[in-house]
Amino acid sequence: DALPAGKNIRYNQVGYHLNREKLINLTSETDFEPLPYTVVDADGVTVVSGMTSATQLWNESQEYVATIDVSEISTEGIYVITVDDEEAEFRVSENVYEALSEAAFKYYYYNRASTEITAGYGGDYARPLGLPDTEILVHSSAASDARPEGTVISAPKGWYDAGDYNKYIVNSGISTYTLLAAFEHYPDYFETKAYDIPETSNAIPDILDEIKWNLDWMLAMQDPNDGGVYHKLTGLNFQGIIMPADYTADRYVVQKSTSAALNFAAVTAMASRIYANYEAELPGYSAQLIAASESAYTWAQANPTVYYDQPDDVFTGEYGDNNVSDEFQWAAVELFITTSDQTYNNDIDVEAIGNGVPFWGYTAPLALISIVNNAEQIDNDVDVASATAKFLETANQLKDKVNNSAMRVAMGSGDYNWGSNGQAGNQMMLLIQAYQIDGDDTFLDAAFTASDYLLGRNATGYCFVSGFGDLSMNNPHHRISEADTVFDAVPGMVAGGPHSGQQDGCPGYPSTDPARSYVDTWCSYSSNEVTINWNAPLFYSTAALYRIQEE
Ligand code: G3I
Ligand code: 9MR
Repeated sequence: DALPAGKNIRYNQVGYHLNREKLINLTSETDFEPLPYTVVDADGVTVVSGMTSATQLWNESQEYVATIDVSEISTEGIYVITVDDEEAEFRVSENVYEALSEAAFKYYYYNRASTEITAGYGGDYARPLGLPDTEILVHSSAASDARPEGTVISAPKGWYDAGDYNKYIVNSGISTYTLLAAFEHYPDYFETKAYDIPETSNAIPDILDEIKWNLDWMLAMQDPNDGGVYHKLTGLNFQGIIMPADYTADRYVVQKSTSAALNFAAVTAMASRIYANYEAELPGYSAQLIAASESAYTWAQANPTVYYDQPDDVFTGEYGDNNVSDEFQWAAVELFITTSDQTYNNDIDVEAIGNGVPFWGYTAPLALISIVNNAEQIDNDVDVASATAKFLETANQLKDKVNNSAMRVAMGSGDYNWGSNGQAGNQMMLLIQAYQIDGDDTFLDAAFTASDYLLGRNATGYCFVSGFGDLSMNNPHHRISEADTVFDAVPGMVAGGPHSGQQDGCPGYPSTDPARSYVDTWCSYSSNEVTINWNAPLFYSTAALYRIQEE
């Protein structure tokens, strides 16, 4: 063995696109000199060979990284790369991400509350109805004169947030937004795109059927007496490893919060303009959504600092956020785009909207995205040019990281927090949108290259999406996958991802270096849970890249 111990080939395990950059990395904890590599096709014929690049230290993994560029491969097929005595098999194809995007979408169906998953649509993952959520108690923290503590309300449907069975408005907000944005940005594709869900034969696009499952729940989280929105619907504590049908604990709506009201207002306003085109199929739905949005926004204006404060008897996810200036801007932007009502325009201050990469607690970039994608509608009133410049500033930073970092990925210092793979997904999404807005191919090139990260060209060797890749995440902190009798996890789910927090205290982490601090076990809720907000940008990005590649 001429190689020092511990060298790894890191590659996109789902595949490389025929006409795009194809990077493979060799990583090692110890530095090494350039090494010869060879790539052979299925017939054993050498198609590319050369020397690996000089190494660079990858700070986030503390590994030395060499790059191998096999972009010149110009024929579809299965290839094997050999670097000394290490080898890996990879695929090159015209279109690589269609099945992946479909699976990422199907996760929402599998995470639906209040329904049976039938064998027809769920196959081995069929399961009986659980959590109807038609008898939900008003928690003391949410009590009002009209709805005192213990009042029973009905709030069925929605998606389970994650590996747990609770439903949180804040995190539903960004997740639903991202799916709606996919439709708003690629209407031609999604209007006709069929997904394998029960509503597929009705008259509205399948993506909007799935989104409506969650919107219907969100609408039920608003108190019609004052427009306030409950922060979450939850048991008092997390359940054990059980299927939905075995969940028997009481569930509550907990505390109205400003962040919930604004997330709700933004998403329902956006949804209203999209579902307005389906008035014949869903009479009154668009009007119901905008009315709900306006009353939630009014509530938030009257209650601008009601931050979520976890009651002493509640132990489930917090999604707490003590800075809602970004949510205020986001809601005002969505309301103005949909209604053209100047009252909302008066609340928009583009100068005050930050850029960067969004996550559930930071939604300013969602406001920028909506401004730039609805520019014609609001051009006379809103400073679209500034919003576009801010948006592109972030995209340029991401592109620079992809082009100049040791590992040629968009992930850098500051990106490795709980849910780092959601960050990676959102980075891809921003790069794709920058290409769509600006027409600059270099953003698209960076998006394709960055897309390798979640699929194996990372520091762990895992393809982070269940059911895909040669070494795929298969033991997520996802109660359904853990409690059912199927060996394979529900497919199409992206793991939360590496970061050095290790809050779960689980055994088996290979390292505390941020990019390597990941373990594929049920135990690891801080690196290996799955959520609706992390899957959403994976879905958006893989569907968009598929769509763009097909054009
Ligand atoms: O934003 C700060 C950042 O400024 C700081 O530098 C960094 C250093 O640790 O922390 C960042 O905050 C982190 C925050 O996520 C945002 O990334 C916190 O440390 C981290 O503890 C927090 O984790 C959240 C986790 O719940 C624990 O509260 C995740 O974002 C959030 O996705 C996760 O959500 C859970 C739900 O509560 C329950 N359902 C499952 C879901 C996923 O695990
Ligand atoms: O299972 C819970 C997971 O869905 C949450 O994201 C996570 C963080 O809030 O908490 C998990 O529950 C753990 C609890 O917080 C502590 N005891 C172990 C639980 C996991 O089995």
